[in-house]
Amino acid sequence: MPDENAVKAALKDQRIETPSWAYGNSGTRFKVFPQPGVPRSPHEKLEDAAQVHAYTGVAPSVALHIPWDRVDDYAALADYATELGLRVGAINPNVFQDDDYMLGSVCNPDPAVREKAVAQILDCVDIMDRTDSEILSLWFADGTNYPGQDSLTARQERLSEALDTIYRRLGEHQRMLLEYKFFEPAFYATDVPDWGTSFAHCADLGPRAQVLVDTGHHAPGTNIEFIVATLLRRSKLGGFHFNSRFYADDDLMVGAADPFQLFRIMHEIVRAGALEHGAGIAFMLDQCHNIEPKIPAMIRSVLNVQEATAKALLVDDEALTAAQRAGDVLGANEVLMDAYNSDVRPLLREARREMGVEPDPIAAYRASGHQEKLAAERQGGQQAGWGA
Ligand code: AOS
Ligand code: ZN
Ligand code: ZN
Ligand code: ZN
Repeated sequence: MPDENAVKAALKDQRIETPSWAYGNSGTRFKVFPQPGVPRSPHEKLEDAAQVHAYTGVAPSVALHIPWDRVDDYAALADYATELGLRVGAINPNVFQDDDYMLGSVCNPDPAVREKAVAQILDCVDIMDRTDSEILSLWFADGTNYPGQDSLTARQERLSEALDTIYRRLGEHQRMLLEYKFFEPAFYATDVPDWGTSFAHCADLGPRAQVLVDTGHHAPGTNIEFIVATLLRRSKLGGFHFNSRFYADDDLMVGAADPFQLFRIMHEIVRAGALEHGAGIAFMLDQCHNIEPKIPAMIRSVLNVQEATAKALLVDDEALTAAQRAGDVLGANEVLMDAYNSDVRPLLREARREMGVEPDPIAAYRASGHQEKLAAERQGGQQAGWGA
């Protein structure tokens, strides 16, 4: 059986990054419902992220989205993060909200538009230099809506050329993660639709290009843990955008729709020894809280990742390996399910106490009155973008 102290140590050591855009107002294409107390600036988004970190102790970094989080002085923003006990995490260039990008960004048939998109991404690498960020997180809305609209092959060539330019600009301690998504906003053909396409581009580029797995970006029924295991084997898993989905890219709280899937993913991570920081897997959240209050939703999401991780850490690896080697189908499945069915909440409460944070972060946040204070103090909160 796994040693309880080792399990707690691994849980205390895990880090989960929250996204700046989750703190802003968001919605669907039908309606954005503004919430009271929402941040009015990137600084206030950091303040909200600092709350999540204060209550969980494991969320010390924040991903930024440029230009949604545009400021004049990024070094000063990073300093402010430090003051709050945080740091700036992944930088996400936004190359999908400009009229010029109607037919795509780096895959656009017009070379001038491609150049503009690449320049915008290179600016983001400059920002990374100023904020000490190690991850450039790339998601392209590029694709086509109709057969024949553009050459699928030519678009791959353009993508490859752009990625190459960006890759060559990265500093030694920086890497780029290429996110895939099977559809939306393009409906016929997306230029990076799946892990295979992302993997192929990353393999061409080199070791500092890796695949980003957003759990919401797969067709229903896709075995995501298989993708995770495959990428891990080849050192091509860069990290996650965690969220959960019932239908499409719902961006609901991770672990809400399918906690078992999250456990199965974390099981592959733990088994590969990839939970340790040295393995370089970035555990990031990519969510939008359209109808629920955002800070407690982020806290809940962090706890959900921790619970799945704790269960994965509780898998009796020796017993599992023995059952697998013996071809004991039922026995192996039972070992896995035993871990999944354990109640890890007492263990996590204990780990939190030992870390000096609230054992029940949600209740503590609720009791703090912070949400009411924000609602009274902040008027006219910012929109995050669209339902990212
Ligand atoms: C879009 O569907 C992708 O998940 C992106 O990672 C992200 O949600 C977008 O960049 C908005 O933040
Ligand atoms: Zn994402
Ligand atoms: Zn998405
Ligand atoms: Zn998403």
